Amino acid sequence: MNVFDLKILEFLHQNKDSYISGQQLAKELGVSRTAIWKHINNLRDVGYQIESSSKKGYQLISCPENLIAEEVRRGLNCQEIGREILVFPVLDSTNIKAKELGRKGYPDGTVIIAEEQNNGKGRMGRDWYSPGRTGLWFSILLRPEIPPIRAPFLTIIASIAVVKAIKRIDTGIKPEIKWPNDILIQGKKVCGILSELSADLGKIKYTVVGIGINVNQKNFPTGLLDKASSLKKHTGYRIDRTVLMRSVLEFFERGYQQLELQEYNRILDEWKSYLKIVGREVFVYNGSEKVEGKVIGISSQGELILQDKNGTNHYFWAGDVSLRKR
Ligand code: BT5
Repeated sequence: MNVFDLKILEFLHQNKDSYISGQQLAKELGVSRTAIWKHINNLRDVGYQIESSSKKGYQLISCPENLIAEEVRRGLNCQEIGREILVFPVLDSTNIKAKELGRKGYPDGTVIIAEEQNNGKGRMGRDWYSPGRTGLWFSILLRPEIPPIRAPFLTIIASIAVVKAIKRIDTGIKPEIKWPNDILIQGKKVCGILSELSADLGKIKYTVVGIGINVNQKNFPTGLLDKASSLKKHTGYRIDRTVLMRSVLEFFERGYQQLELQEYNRILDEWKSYLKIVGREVFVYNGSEKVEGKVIGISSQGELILQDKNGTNHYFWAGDVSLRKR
């Protein structure tokens, strides 16, 4: 969309409940009515439904279902996050793109969104299933002024943000955080987070927080059927991905500000309120290591504290947890 398309779009949004005449638009923008008509068609081409009447002018009826940077930015209540938003129809992985942009010097808070990923990444080389136009697959490029040891807090604030955004769209849903990076609803995964860090001489150069949310999928491939779910499966209705995206970014920014103010305990307390793992008997797998025990808490650094049967405490930054059958 060019700058005139965007200006017209803004007028249409401002007059959403009424028509705005071609003549008025032409006057506001200093172009001919024919030019206005061409820009209206540009907007239609990207999916805006705009009604036109020779007498009354133009009215915006609906916005496209696909994600559009300008729509995400409209009404986004953020200062830092989303100052730059890039949307790609297809990427291999938004994390890969974000790291590339990180190296090129893109600013803190840049958001990279893909409608579809054909090589979406999970942790430890695993795949992330990211079909077109149904979910939110995006990465936030950050340049936080925090010591690298605090980097796991970025995953923590991201998971809190997703939980709050889900609760904002439907208060009836009860999302839970599965340590360290999954969001589950009724035991099934609706969101995964992959944070990656580039640091040099004890200083963070940039980090990338990749977030994948299953939003409107009806089905999943066989291998995921019993463990994955989408928000729509729980709400029963189609969710506006643009609205959800804005909410996640807004809640993320609040967490990011708390992080920069070093309010670690406050963040951890909120995180713990969504973690249902403390007190449970679990296995933790971390690389080739497998430890069995009881989760007795979360450390002040955000590590999981597992007590084995000999009473020894083990601390984990990362890993996979599975519940032991009782
Ligand atoms: C994660 O890894 O959960 C991190 C996923 C991060 C995805 C986002 S999308 C935007 C950004 N760009 C990327 O390339 N990645 C990030 P992990 O905990 O390792 O979980 C991976 C496992 O979850 C897989 O092995 C599957 O079992 C399962 N899985 C794959 N796709 C899924 C999906 N769409 N929904 C639920 N589970 C899925």
